Amino acid sequence: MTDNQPFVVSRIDEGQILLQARFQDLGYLFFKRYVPADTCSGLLADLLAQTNGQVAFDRTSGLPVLHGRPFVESDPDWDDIYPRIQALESFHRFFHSEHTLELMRLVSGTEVFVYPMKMARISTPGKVGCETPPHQDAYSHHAGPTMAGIWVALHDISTPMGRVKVLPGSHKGGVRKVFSAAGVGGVQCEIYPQDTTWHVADSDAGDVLIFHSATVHKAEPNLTDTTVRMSVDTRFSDYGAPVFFTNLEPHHGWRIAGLNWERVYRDWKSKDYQYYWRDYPNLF
Ligand SMILES: O=C(O)CCC(=O)C(=O)O
Repeated sequence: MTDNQPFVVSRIDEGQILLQARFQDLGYLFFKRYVPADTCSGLLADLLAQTNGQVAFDRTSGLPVLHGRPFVESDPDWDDIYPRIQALESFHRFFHSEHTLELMRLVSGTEVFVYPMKMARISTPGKVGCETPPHQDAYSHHAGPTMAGIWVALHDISTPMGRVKVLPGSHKGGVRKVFSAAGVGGVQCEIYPQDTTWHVADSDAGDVLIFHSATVHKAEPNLTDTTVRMSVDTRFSDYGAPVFFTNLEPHHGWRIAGLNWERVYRDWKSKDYQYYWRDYPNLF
């Protein structure tokens, strides 16, 4: 039986020692409204503008709504939309703001390296069974213990929209065996009989979830009729920690023809965050 408990909410003013201890204990930290709401709504508008109207902002609910066919990561509709999202300068810059870097440094206790690969999640209704299965990023990103995921809600997210949930403390047991599974990523990790209590919560726009590389996490299905859940995430590690080369590509660059950095950077106004990892000292 699965038991959902609410995320333990963290606050910056609790201080680094307590926050780092909680991170090492639970394997995650959840901060309410850390990213300003207007930053989130600006990025959400940029993302929606790339969907050819298939997902649009509904002014009444303040939420993204599906107008076309449902789709999931790697479907033809998603493959059409996603390269345009990946090409957004605002999307890539989002995780490099001083405000967000400060949070990563607080958790890491040192300078951090933000992974080049940035992910946007578009979870539409009508795709139950395709949601991200339980997994550990240490496996999927070939990363060590100082790597962490940072996930940001771009709008308010309620239970039926399909939230991201974590298995608290699961990072302490190391990297688990994996097997093929339905859903985004196509791989899931082993879940033990005692893994019954998950932590999860509804989010406000700008809520941030940071999770340890070995913390088991997964997405819930989107059970709404029309609402689309949209969020963004990336990975970071202590500056100097080994970073595996597959994280240096645009997300899905390995399977979508032409989705490479030349394409991504083509219309950017600034070169600031282009190829910034090339002098990173520990790529493998
Ligand atoms: O947002 C989602 O649907 C999945 C997020 C996730 O599993 C991840 O960031 O690794």
